[in-house]
Amino acid sequence: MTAVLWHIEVSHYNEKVRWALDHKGIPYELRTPMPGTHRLTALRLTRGRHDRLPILELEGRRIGDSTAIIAALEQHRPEPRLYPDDPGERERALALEDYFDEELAPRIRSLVWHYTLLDADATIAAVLGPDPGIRGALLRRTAPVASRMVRRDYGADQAGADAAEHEIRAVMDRLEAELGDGGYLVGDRFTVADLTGAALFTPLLAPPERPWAPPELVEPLRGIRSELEARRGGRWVAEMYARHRAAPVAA
Ligand SMILES: N[C@@H](CCC(=O)N[C@@H](CS)C(=O)NCC(=O)O)C(=O)O
Repeated sequence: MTAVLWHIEVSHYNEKVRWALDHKGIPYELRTPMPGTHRLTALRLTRGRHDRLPILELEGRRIGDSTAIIAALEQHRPEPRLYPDDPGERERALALEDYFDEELAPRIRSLVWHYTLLDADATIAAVLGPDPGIRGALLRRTAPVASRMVRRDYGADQAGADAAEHEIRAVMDRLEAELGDGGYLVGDRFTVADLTGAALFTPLLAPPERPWAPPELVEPLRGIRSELEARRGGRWVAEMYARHRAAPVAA
């Protein structure tokens, strides 16, 4: 039975799961609900257990939350491993995964959405890509209401964006401090910690291997991206993508 991933193209939590599936060479089909229906779709698929995407259908189960999905993938297809074998290292990798999930991802989201939502064209391109078609026309009509909902949901206002900018730099400081001599966060090979850190810095950072990154960023996001890309941690995100972001296997 082919796995099915219900996802949001631009979303970094969704990118985290796509990357894990691709890294393990697991074929999957993608389902992309219309913006505005994500939460209802998640609720319907999981009978009220989850209201966010990604949701993965795997061997008759519907799994929500990127961390739980990667845990299930580790059992389903152990190799190549994303969890370290050593128990101490595994604990550290999972703690870093959690840190990036909780401290980085929501900040990237409030920062990027706050400035992107000020520009209708940039918003449509971020959500639907450069060729939005009929979905773009629909989104433009619902934009004022949708944008208010997204702002409320993600804390995407000026105060949220200012705080997020500060926090994102602090996460980059910690990431750089945690990096070992071999260029990985835990031990000397690629683990769930590296995958999560690199995936969740997107789409603010946008290595070319990252599918569905917005075609371009509005200011001041472009300036923040340049500043972060020039740092050791920014170069590390690009390196993780270049070395480890495998392409999907056809379902
Ligand atoms: N903790 C969850 C967070 C997932 C999440 O927040 N997904 C967001 C997109 S980034 C979502 O589904 N938003 C609903 C919407 O856009 O309406 C995970 O790790 O999977």
